Amino acid sequence: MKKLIINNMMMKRGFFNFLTMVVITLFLAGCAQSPSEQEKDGSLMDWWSDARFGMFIHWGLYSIPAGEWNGSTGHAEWIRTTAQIPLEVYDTLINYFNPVKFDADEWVRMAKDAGMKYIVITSKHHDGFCLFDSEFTDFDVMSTPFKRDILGELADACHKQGIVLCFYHSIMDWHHPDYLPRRDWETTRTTEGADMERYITYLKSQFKELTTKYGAVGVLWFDGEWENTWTHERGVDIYNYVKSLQPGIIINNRVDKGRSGMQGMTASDEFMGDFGTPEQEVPAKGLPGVYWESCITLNNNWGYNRADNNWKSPGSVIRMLADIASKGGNLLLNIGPRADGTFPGQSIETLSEVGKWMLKNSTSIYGTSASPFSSLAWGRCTVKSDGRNTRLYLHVFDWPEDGILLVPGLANDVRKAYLLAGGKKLEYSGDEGDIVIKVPKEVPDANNTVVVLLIKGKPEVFDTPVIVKE
Ligand code: FHN
Repeated sequence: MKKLIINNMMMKRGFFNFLTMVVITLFLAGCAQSPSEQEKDGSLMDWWSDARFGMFIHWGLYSIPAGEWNGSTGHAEWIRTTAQIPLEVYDTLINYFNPVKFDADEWVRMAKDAGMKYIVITSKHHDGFCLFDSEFTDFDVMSTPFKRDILGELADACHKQGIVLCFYHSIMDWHHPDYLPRRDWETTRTTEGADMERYITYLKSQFKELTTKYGAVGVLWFDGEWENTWTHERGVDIYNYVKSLQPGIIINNRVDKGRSGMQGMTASDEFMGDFGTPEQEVPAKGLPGVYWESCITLNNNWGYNRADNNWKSPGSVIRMLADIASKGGNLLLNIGPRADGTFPGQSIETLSEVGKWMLKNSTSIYGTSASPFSSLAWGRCTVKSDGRNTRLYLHVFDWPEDGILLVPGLANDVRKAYLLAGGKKLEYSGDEGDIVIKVPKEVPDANNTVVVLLIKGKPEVFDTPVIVKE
C-alpha cells in the first residue's frame, strides 16, 4: 500500500495520471495520525516520515540583488521590506530575472545525491512573485525574460528522478492589491478597494493550479500566517480546500494560527496542520507521537545573500540530521540559489559531503524512529524494528579513545554488533544492562561513525528518554 503511494508520487504529469492518483489516494487517504497509529495501515504521513530529509529552495526576484541594496548587504528574501523598496521599484526586478543556467535535472540530482527524498520550493514568497505560469497574475515567471515555467520543469525532473515535489506558498503577499495589511512604511500605497475575500479566492485559484498542473504534490508548505488578517477560520477553510484538491497532500501547521513561534509546534489540536515546523532550531527532546520538521539554512539566510559566508560545516549538517532523526523529526535543509540558476559553491560542496555520508549510512536515517535513551554522552541513537529484532543505530560523534563504547541501561539480549559502513563485526559484552562494545582505536568517520547493535525484541531501556540538545 505504502509503495503504491510512493509510486504515485513519481508518476509523470498529466490529467490521466493525476486522476488515477486522486482515485487511489481517495481510497488510501486519511487525516494525519500519530506515528504509532500510522504503523497500522500505512497512512498519509508514511512516505514523509520515512524520508527524514528534504531540500528547501528559496528563489525569486530577491535573488537578483543578492542581499545588497543601496550599499547595505544585510538583506535576503525580505529585501522589499527590510530595504523599504517601493512596489513600483521592486517590481522592475521582473525585467531582470533570467536564470539562463537553471537546470532542473541538475538541481534534483544534487538533492538526490545528498540523500534528500523531497524538495520544497517557493512557488510564491512574501513578495508575491510566482515561480510558475499562473493564469491569475502577471507577476509571474512568464513576465520575465526567462518565460519558462520553472515549477513545471522542476516537476518533470522530480517525477523522473523519484523525488517528491512540494511547494512553499506564502499567505502574506506584499504585491497583491487585495492583501492587507500594507507594510507600515508604505504610507503612500492606497488600501482603497482592497478585499481580503477576493485575495482568498486568488489564493484558492493558485492552489488549484499548483495541484492540477504538476502531478502529485507531496507537501503544501504554508508560511506568512502571522498577520491579523489571517484567521483560524480561514486556515481551516484553506486546509480543507487543499485536501479536497489532492487528498494525499500533506499540509504543515503554518496554514492555521496554531504555530508556537519559531519553536514551531502546534499549540493545540484545534489548529490545523499535519506537522510542526521548528525554524532554525531543533527541539531539545524527542516529541513522541508528533510529526515535526526543522527547517534550517546552510548559512544565515534563506534567499541568496552574496556577502553571507557564515556556512555550516558538512560535519555539523551530518550530525544535525542524526540529532533530528534521533528525536523522530525531519530536516528540511535550505538552498538559496543565485539569480542565474546556480547553487552557491559552498552549498554544492556541503550537499556532496552529506551525500557521501548518506551513501554509507542512510539506513540509519530513513524509516527510523526516535531514540529510547535519555541521553548518550558520545552521540545519538536511531531505531528500526522488524517486529522480532531491533537495530539500534549508534551515531558516535565523540569516538572513545580507549576503544570502549558504553551503551547504558539496555536490558535486551544483544545478537550482534558491527560498523554500519563496511559491516565489520565488533566484540561486545554486558552485565547489569550496560553493554560494552569494543571499537577500533582509529575513528572510521570523525563526523559520525554509526555502530549497529542488533538486539532481540523491542528496546527495553532502564530510564525514560529525554534526549539532550547538542
Ligand atoms: O518570513 C519567512 C522567511 O522568509 C523564510 O521563508 C522562513 C522559512 O521557514 N519562514 C518565514 C520566517 O519564519
